Amino acid sequence: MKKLFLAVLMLGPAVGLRAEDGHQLWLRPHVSVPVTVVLPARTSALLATARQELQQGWQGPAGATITLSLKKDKAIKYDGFRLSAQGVQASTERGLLYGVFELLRRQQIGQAPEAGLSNPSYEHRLLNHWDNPDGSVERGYAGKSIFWRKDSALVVTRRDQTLWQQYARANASVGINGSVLNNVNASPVILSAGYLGRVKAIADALRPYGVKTYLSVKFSSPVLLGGLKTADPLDPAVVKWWQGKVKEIYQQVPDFGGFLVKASSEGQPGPQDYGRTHADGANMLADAVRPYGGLVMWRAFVYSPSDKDRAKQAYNEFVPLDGKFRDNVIIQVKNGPVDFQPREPFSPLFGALKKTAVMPEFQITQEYLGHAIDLAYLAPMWEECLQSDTYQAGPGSTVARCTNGSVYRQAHSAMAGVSNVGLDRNWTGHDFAQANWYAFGRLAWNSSAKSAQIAEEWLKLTFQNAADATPAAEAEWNAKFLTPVAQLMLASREAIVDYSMPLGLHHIMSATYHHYGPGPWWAPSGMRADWTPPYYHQAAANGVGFDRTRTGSDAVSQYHEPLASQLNDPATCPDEYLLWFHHLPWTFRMKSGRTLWDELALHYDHGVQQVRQFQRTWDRAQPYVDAERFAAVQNKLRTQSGNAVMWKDACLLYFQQFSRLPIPAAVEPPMHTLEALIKYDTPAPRPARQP
Ligand code: BDP
Repeated sequence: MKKLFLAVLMLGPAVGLRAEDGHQLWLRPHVSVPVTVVLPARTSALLATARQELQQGWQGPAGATITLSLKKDKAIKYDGFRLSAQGVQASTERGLLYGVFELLRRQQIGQAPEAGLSNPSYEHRLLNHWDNPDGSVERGYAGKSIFWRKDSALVVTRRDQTLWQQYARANASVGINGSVLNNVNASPVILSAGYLGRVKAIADALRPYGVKTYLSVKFSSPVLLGGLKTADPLDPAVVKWWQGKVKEIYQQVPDFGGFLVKASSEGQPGPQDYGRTHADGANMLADAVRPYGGLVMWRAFVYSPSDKDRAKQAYNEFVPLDGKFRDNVIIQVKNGPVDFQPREPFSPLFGALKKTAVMPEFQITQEYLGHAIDLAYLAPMWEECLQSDTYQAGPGSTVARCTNGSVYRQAHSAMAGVSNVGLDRNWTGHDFAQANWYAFGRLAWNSSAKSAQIAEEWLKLTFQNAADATPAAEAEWNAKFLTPVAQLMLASREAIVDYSMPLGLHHIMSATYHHYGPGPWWAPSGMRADWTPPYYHQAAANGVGFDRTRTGSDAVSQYHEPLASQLNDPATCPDEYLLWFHHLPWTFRMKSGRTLWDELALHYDHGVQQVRQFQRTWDRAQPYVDAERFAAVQNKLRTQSGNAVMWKDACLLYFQQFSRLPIPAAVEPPMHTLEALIKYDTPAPRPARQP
């Protein structure tokens, strides 16, 4: 099979190193071979998509016959599929499409098609778009929204439809089966008749690829849009309003997926405004969508300035409500207890809610990991979270198993990723940020997948050319491009942790709205303490770090034993989480034998040196990459390198004011002054929120 695939590629036109703009993602066109496709008797748009994909992408034996068969089979879960020499078998049409994409992917990367079963770990695999109706994207670094446009909400152009189809196809190719089309800081207008018309048009474009449409809703919509006096979830008029709205939505979009809700969080309205609980709010919406099979994803990202430790709040609010939610509610929990930082321990809510479905929320867009400038391959971060052992139901109760139905009985399971997609030609701003979209889908499909394998797959699909396909060329390509660039990707997230927030430091970025670059000093007078970095690092003459031990905020006790005791003791707490859980003297003796101060400085420096190494690796990869993508990545790495130095200088010079210790000789001396860096970090205006 592989030989044939290679031969076919060689016969094709010399794709060579033609400039590429990245718009094709990991689905770059290849010369295909004739294939006969046998479909189930019924017709549908989804089956037509599956056939078309096979016909345009087939690289197996010429003239082969591939049968797509729909058959109930107890071993096939959700949209899973079974591959065999004859074709694909599944119990849903989506399953057939996913099987087709798997077959084609294997052909393209030269892997023998493996007969056997493939089931998704999660039933729902969703992207969350933080897109506003005016076309802006909250925390988006790849241009404006692909869904919404200022002033032209109702006009759907041919270009819109093509883009939505391409987007849906990319999702389907990695098993993503749902999209939430708008920001969690939701505008009520999204539920107005005009916008719902556009939602219908989007849903129609996504449906043939098996992608369901969902919306974020603002809890006070009955007041803001419906003119009611209250949004109290127990008020009959409010219940009726939502029922009516839900009916209207399903008339437009019969397979509408449901609602995502950010309520009673960061100033958003919610049930607590009316003395009700999260369960009251979520259940009211769940009852409204239940007759149509809809879901409610209720976010646990809640915090207010009142508590002494922000990291504890979600757990405190949600654990008492365990078992009180309807079974079509899923509590959506960010991977860490604070907020998508470069490294956080897993949220203690995972595994702690035992009678409530919980889904992990990851951030694909790089809000805290260098936007679309820094190269950060995020799969290792997600893998780290998914494989963390919560011990909540004995050893081996990993976050993945506690959320995918393996440990607790739950009616639904899901995983969400905050999308990094925008109107930029290459969709994600940074060419390597495409890998995070790809990896999110692959991990949601298989929560035990390995980051390294996903990186290699993605690199082959995204960068390998027909010219690289002779055995000799392929060996060279593997050695000179694939291996070093995959290593770069795998080291990239840790490099960012090192040069920005090593050893458990967190939330010390510039906290002005943009969240890019260092800002450990940022604490304007009158600002909420929990929005300022000093609240998190607690640097003082006596040491650094947030004391979350039993004698501190006691956040450690939200974790199950033996983890709680392990984290509570600095001698056993892993270095990666040390300053997350402990406030320690600058001269504290680390496991390495070095002082905390020296260790910190070495981590910062190591991060900088890593980026320099990435630059060298990429420069050496030049012969294997088209000029356009090569230059784009090279330029971004240059900027990242300068920014890494800024992070290191800013944090070391700032912390040195408290430690009063010399920067170790092995560390590259600062090239900036602290004063210059503070001046450079001038506040950017915060964009106005949607009403
Ligand atoms: C924070 C972002 C903010 C989001 C919020 C959320 O800075 O823009 O609205 O998360 O997830 O990280 O709701």
